[in-house]
Amino acid sequence: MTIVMPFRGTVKGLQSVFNKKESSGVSADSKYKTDEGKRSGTAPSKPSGTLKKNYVQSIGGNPDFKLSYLKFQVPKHIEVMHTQKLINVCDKAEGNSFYRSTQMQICSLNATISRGKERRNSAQSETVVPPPGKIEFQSVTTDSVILSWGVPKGLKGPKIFRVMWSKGGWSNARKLEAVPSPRHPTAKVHLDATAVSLKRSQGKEMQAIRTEEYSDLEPETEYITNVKSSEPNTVVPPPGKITFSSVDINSLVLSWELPKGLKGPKNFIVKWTKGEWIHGRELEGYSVVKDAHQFEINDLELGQRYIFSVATDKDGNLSEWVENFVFTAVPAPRLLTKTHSEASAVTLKWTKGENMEGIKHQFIITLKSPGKERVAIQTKECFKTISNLEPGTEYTIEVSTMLIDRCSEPVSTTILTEACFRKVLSKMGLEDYYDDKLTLSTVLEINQIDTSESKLESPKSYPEAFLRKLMMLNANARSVKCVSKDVDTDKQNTINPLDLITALFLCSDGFLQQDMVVKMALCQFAVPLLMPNHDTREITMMLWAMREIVRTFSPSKLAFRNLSCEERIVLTDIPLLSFVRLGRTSLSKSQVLNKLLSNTKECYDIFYNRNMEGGDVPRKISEGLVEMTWYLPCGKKNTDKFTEPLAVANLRGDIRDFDKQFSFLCQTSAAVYIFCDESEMDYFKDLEGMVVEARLLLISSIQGKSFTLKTMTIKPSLKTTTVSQRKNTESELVKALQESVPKMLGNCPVKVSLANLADTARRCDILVDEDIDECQGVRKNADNIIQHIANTSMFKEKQLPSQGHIWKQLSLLETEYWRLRNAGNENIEDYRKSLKITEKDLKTHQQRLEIRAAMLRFFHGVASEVQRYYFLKWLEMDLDNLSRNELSDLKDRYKELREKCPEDTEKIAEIDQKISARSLRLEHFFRECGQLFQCANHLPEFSSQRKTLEQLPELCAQMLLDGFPLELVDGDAANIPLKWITEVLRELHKSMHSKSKLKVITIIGAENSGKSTLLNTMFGVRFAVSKGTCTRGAFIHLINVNEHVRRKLECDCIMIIDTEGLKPNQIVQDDHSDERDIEVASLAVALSDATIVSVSSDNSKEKDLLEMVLHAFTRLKNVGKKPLCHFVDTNMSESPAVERKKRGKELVKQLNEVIRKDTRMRKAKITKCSDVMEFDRDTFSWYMPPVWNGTPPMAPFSVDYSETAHALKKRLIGDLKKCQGRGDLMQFISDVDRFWKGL
Ligand SMILES: Nc1nc2c(ncn2[C@@H]2O[C@H](COP(=O)(O)OP(=O)(O)O)[C@@H](O)[C@H]2O)c(=O)[nH]1
Ligand SMILES: [Mg+2]
Repeated sequence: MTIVMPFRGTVKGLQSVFNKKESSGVSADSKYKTDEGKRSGTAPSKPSGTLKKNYVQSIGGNPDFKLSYLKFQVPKHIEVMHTQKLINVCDKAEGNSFYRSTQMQICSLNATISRGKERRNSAQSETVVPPPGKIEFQSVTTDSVILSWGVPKGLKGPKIFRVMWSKGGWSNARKLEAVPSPRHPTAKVHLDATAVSLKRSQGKEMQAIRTEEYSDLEPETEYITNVKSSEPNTVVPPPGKITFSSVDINSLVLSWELPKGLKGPKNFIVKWTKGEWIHGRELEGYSVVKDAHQFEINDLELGQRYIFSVATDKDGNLSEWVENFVFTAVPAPRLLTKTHSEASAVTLKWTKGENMEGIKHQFIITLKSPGKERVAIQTKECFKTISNLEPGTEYTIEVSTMLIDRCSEPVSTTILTEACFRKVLSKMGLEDYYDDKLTLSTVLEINQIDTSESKLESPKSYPEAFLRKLMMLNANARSVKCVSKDVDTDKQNTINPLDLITALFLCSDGFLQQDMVVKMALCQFAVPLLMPNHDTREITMMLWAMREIVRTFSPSKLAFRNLSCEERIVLTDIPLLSFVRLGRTSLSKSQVLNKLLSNTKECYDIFYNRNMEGGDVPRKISEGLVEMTWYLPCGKKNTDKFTEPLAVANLRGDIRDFDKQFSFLCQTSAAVYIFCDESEMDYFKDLEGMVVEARLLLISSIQGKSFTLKTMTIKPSLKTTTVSQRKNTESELVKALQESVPKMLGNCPVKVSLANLADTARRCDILVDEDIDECQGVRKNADNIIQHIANTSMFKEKQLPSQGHIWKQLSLLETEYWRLRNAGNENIEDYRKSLKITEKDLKTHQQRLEIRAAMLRFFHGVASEVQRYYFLKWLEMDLDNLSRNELSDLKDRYKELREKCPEDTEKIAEIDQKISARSLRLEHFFRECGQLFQCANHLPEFSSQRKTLEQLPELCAQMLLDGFPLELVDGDAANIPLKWITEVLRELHKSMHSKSKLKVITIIGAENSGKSTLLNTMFGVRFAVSKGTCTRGAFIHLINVNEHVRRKLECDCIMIIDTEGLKPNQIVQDDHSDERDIEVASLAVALSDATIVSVSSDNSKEKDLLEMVLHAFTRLKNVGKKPLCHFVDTNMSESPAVERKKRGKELVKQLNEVIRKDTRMRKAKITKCSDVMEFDRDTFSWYMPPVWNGTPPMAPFSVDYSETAHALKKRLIGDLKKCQGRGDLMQFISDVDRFWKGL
């Protein structure tokens, strides 16, 4: 039988032609072209030449032929029916070729097998000796091959095999015959051997022989022939180790070491396949590399195992194959982001890796948290919600693409699950206040902290510590920390101050929020603009909370005239600059902002940042918070960094996580500065649909190392333009930003007031705090009143007539009745009778006055308990806005006069009078209430108006309890509406369930010496502080004493009385109004348990002032006790302690001097100051440091001032503890009555 193999030129295969009758020895010609095997896709090269003769095994009687061949050392078989004359040896893979060397081996080996003994008798099937089974090559080295073959089927008894091999062709064939073996025998035969030894694999050395025949082989034993080559040089050395580089998803470079000791030109044959050299599997590729030892392969499949073999081809002789495998890369997923996260779950999304379309794959997500086992989850989708996470824990999440057995490199992200909101609150001891909000009056209560030294022992004490400090305007308030030496408890106890602030805002009512915001602004802390609630997942714009901020500043248009303006900041049109970040940045955005906004080199921490104490603690409930602050110029060129006011917003957290906030800022800001890394730029591609009104600026960094400022447009396509050179340091960046801001804002920046941004917030699905019914419902009522005010003095005359003229007249008569200043020589009884008659007429006249529309509206506004305070606040703010416009010029003139020509008292008094006439504040409405109430008993008994009026004292009492001040002495009439005050205090006594033992602290002293400021700082209260004019009359605030310290202090509440300033050298007035200040001071002193006297040592009128002070102390006889006294000096900067003592001694001396010279006092047998006041010689004199730490408005409130005020407060409370009280409110009422009448 002969096989003819005409090569038909198909690259896919060879055709074999069978000739059944012929048989012959095998000869294979090597006419194949060998250098064209490289796969080249669609146009594979075609080997040329013809395989003339070939041989195939034939087994007579067996209907099948089996054609076996090796292709690239992979044995292949083709089964052929005996009738078949032609067979196509076909390789499926396009472009594969057969090569000479391969082909030759196929033929020769198969030929050997088929040279069974019975070959010649192949026609007689019965006598045919079955051939051995398949030959397998078990090991091929440079100089040997182990081959084995199957036992011939159905052949019993001993047999001998003959192995023949040949180099090149069959011309110099060698043979080896072995003793029969029932099992697969193995022989290792040197392909070029001249000497062959056969060794038993168990170690027994066989005799070295030069024969190829072995006769004493043992059955079931593997034999290895050890072959020594006599012609070693004729073997082609193989290449060295194969290595891979640049392994990508579809390409790689492989290289191999050059074969040792081979000189001259040589080729390498590289072949590869996917997976394994599995029998039957086609080759992926084949290539001949000429004289190079590196080869790049493209178009591979991603994520596959590729096995590569390289052999040296030296002049047509092939070396042994060297093999190695590699996996092509699997594309990693892209754009992994967190779309949603809560306490115990997080949702992630990503996109498929490159070229993954149409490839079956999954994703594997691994989660790792500190101290926990790694968890892996599989998914087919490009998103996943992972639940059952630990709240408040940092997880590192990796996502990889997964093919059947291969994974890509992971992409990773770190997320912090939200802390269990309530848990965080409860850690701070605030959980109860989440539903039942904290109120201002609770916060202002006097408690243990005021009475004893207490240390912060746990985070539960943080909120109180913070609030206490904040209420005292201590700019260090945010640095609250436990005192514990234990590092572990320290860690547990740490809370990021932003979390603390967020928690407090979420647990406070609208009024405490307002108060906190005002005080935070005074401390130059950023205040919350958008407040996230991680419990309800709502975001709230804190417009109401910010409404009370009023700031004075000097924009360029006023600065050159040396003027300033006072503005309610939420109503002022100021351009907004927002600062946000994408991803994590190594740079602290807040720190950069602080530097940008601080006027001084020593930057002030407006925004809390990670470099501050507790700032590095992970934020749990404040992610997504947008804080806000303002840059306000003072009008001084060498101080101001920006000449126009700026509003600055700062988003805490990644914009990817807080798109609502980001979207709001993009719609409302003049410019949005985005801190991000170059690598994250892809994110902006997704933002095409977003509404962006702001100019977008990138502060892009390369791995946080250098920063470049770029402008960016998103529509119609993402485009960035570099606007500044690369900045390498933070301070360079700050400088670049400082230059960029005015440029960004240009000539007409987008300026919108915060109040007008509320609509945008609503559109962005952000709540607005003041949208609640109780707040909006009464806004109309307040508006209704305001609308009717065209002119404040006219309004007062028309709408609030009871307190006007008549009340002033009545007051004059009343005080004259008690004080008999103008009685002259007249009989007192008659004189008083005549006064009474006039008074009666006036009263009748007053009683006949109708309640005016404005007051009816006012009553309507305060009627509902729920809405009352919202109404009052709206009205208070609206009135303030009104009078700001009306009074600002007058106030400026007043201030100027007082500073430049204080001796022009007449002029000052005139302006003061004007200011007073035009002022319209909440207290005017309450004054009217008082007057109407005093006349109420003249209304029909069951009339609704009378009923309304009779409810007013109770309402006012409640207001006092809730932290509103009450006017005690009407400064305009210089009188106390005794009936009204008595009733209010009586109601207060009732509200306190008759537990109203009180102690009284008052302040008297020079006008405009910061008395109200000091009281506000000490007690957190809100006495009016004005830039020019000062308080008239006297106001009271009531401060509750916490149950736990009531016994210690022997009182249930503390009353604070703020008084009008003493004005020495006033022009004597006919109506004795010049005496009002001293009367008020005397009353206050008489009522007080402790008195603060505010003096200024550098005041030229100090002596006069001290005289007035002493008169205030001595005017009332039979008061019964001497108040404790502290003198406070507000105008001096810090002085050392020695100085203080000296000042104290000096003061005593001065006071005694005044007494010595005063005849009235001598008459009253007062010889020294200790006769009228109690004081500690060493400690009664205090110095208040300057209020502002720098130049307002950018200066924060001075910590020194706050701390000095705190020390004074502690001291006062300590004093109160020691002093014997005056009894309860009922006693106080009678004292007020007695003292006021007895002045
Ligand atoms: N420089 C300086 N200004 C102060 C000080 N205390 C208060 N002021 C300011 O002086 C003005 C009047 O303060 P105020 O407390 O109303 O004084 P009062 O009339 O004595 O009650 C306000 O604008 C305060 O901000 C102080 O210690 N130093
Ligand atoms: Mg005052």
